[in-house]
Amino acid sequence: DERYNVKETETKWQQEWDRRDSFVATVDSSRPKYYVLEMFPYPSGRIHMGHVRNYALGDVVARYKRARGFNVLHPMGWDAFGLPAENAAIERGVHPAKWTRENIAAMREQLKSMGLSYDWGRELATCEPEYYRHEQKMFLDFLKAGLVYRKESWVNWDPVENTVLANEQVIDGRGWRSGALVEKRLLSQWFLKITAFADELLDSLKTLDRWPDRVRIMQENWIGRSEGARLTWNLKGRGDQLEIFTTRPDTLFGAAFLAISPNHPLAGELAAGNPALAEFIAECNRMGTSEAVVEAAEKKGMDTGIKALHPLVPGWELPVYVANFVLMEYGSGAIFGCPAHDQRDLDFARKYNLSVKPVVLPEGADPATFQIGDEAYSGDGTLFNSGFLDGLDVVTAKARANDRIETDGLGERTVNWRLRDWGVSRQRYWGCPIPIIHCDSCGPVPVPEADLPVRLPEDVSFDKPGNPLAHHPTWKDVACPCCGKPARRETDTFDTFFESSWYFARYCSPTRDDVAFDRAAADYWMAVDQYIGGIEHAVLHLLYSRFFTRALKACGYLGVSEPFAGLLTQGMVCHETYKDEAGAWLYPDEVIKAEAGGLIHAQTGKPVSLGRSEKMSKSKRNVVDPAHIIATYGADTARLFMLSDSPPERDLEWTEAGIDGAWRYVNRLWRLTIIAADTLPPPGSVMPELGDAATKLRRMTHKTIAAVAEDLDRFHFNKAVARIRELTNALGDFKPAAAGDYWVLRQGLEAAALLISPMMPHLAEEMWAELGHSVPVVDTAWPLADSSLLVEDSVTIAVQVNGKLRATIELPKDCDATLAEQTALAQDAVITAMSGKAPRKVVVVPNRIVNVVV
Ligand code: ANZ
Ligand code: ZN
Repeated sequence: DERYNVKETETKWQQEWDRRDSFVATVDSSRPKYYVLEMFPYPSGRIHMGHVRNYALGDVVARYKRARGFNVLHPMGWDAFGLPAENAAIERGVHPAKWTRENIAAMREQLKSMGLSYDWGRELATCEPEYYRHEQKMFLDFLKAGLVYRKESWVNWDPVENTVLANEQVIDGRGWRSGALVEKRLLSQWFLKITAFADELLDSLKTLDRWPDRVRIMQENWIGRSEGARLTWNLKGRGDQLEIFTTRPDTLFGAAFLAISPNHPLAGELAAGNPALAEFIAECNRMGTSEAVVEAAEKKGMDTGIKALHPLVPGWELPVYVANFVLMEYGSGAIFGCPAHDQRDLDFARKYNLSVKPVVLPEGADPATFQIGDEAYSGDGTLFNSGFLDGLDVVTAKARANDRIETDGLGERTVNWRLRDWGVSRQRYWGCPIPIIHCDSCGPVPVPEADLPVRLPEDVSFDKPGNPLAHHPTWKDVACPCCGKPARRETDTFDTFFESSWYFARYCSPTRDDVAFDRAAADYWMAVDQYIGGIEHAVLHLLYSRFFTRALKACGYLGVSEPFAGLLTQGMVCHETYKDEAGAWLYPDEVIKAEAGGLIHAQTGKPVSLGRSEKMSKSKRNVVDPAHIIATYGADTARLFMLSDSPPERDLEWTEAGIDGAWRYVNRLWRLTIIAADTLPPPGSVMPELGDAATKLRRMTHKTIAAVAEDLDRFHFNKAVARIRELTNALGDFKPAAAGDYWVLRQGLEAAALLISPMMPHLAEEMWAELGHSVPVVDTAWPLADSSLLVEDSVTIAVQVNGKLRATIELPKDCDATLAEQTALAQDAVITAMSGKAPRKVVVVPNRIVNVVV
């Protein structure tokens, strides 16, 4: 019994594709282009199952589009700067560059073993000066275009990693990698003006109709456009005023207090003479700046003693607090609180015994008795207790209040954005140096373009905490490009999201040294037609890339505004979790099934408890190494399993039974092919007379061809696999006898090979060759269904008696009503249901239903 030699076969075809340069992409205006891209990996050292799923999905799209005649660009590279390389340097003394390059080499081999249809000639690594020199130039161009500025600002400080974190890198108040509680610090930073494009970034989300709604909504919320008003309050006995931002000017008559941020200038001023207030502010600052922290923390404040004068009601005085939930970075860093209609304000008011006066009456409520309990009322209703606003609905009242604010000169309508400018400075070694020189006389001066790239020095040491660039004995000492006096290089490096914000365009011309992008190549290939990656990048990487593309366009680098026309966010790969008696996590291969049932430890035999399935992660040890799976079962099996069980967007449950099933299917298809191969007529021979069974199989083959194309077009890969499996079953059950049978069997097997080729390219090539083809699948067009074979020749018709379903009958499609009626009335179940009575009426709906009324 011959067996499928996976290793040999897969290596053979990978070499053959290489030899043929099958996946080398070149600009060719005569063909429609298709750019498919998977999010490039961080070179951590080994690929994990998440990678395998991501790249298997991308490869299906790339190979399918290629077979359909598109000129496909499908590149791969490395997001190679970042903290883990520095951590390796600190922990193991290996240089980040060496560590990274070795990891890349190892992972490249692993990816190659998957048989992915990449144009490896376009491979790039972002840590190489050939790459990052261009982003230094971009930064200088952005600076000239007014899209970069330097600002002292409060930043999130990760006390463990000794670095600044972007707001997006703070999760629930903790550093996204270290898990340490984040603090606040004031630092001078470089910012990219993403807010300059806030409007556009929001508006054009509408045009991204091939993006998941979920991601568009997340970006919309992240950008956070709020319409409201700025309103100025006079402060009693003081010359100055306080400006607040509100989206609910309609609730002004329900105001109970004003609150300013702990970082508001007024708070600072008051703290100078008030130690208790100074201590309260310091306490707030220890908490971190991110919204998430502020949201989660208990609402606290301190009365400043200052009274504010209500702008609409003479003589009404309100207390002014410093409150921990008011962010300095939003609006004007000051608010008025309306406890009845805002939950935070209500919590605050209850805590400090402030009045809670409702001013919006819900529909049907009685104004005499309506009261606010523990929950603020933020819904619609009619204004009351509100002077000139009484009787208006909320929308009208907002407009009326705004009109009044503007005519009385108290303030003006304004739009606020939640989106902040992007702070890109990081106090890290393993990143792209920011091309700036600081001179005591001239200030920050751009590095002259002729001096680019500013290379990272290789000779650095990691024996002190903080940034090795800052500790380097000579690297930072340079002459000022303006005045020639001794000056210092900027020792900060870019946030690594910088590199991933333009790599997709670099693939268009990855070897050009003089420019980042060959304009003609970029114009041909961009935008990416299909981008595939994890949902975790919904706001960070995807929003930065959208901004960057616009900034690059503004500087003449590119012609497109949106980088990714289509987006697919794949689900996670999950696995059961296991713990031993002591509660320690166990790897799946440390666990076996006990004969008595239940799970035991493979070595100790002690009981193991089964936990719920979770995303595969090193920390929970519920990981399966793809290298091991590929070595045992081959790439096709791993790929097939990744594609077959769940739709791409959903989580996928990794099971041994699943991988086993895929492996058995690979063997089955192969065996079916080699057993049949010798019996079949040669490829391309003329169709002989077909019997009924052969005609049926032929129809099924064509229906499968048509349906699989539709599935692949919609990324329903699991459905496509299921259909090909059904076809395989039919082919396996088919017992050929006549010449026509063999001809149809050939057709079926050929279709199976071509249809499965995007998912299992090696097996497909092997089958195709076994079937006698000398031109490989990679150079063969996608099969087309004969549409005349797709029409149904029979239909299933429901028979009802007095409205109740009694039988179904199979009839020729579009047969006449008399035949339908006669067949229906002859059914046993129908005769029984009529209990001897004659039909009063029979209604026939062609191809669908026969309704008998007795
Ligand atoms: C009075 C009011 C009454 C408000 C009411 C809400 C409900 P969005 O939608 O996110 O823009 N606010 C303004 N600046 C703030 C800051 N720097 N930190 C914390 N909160 C701030 O939210 C706008 C609302 O959030 C504003 O409208 C303000 O409270 C508060 F029944 O003003 B409102
Ligand atoms: Zn100078």
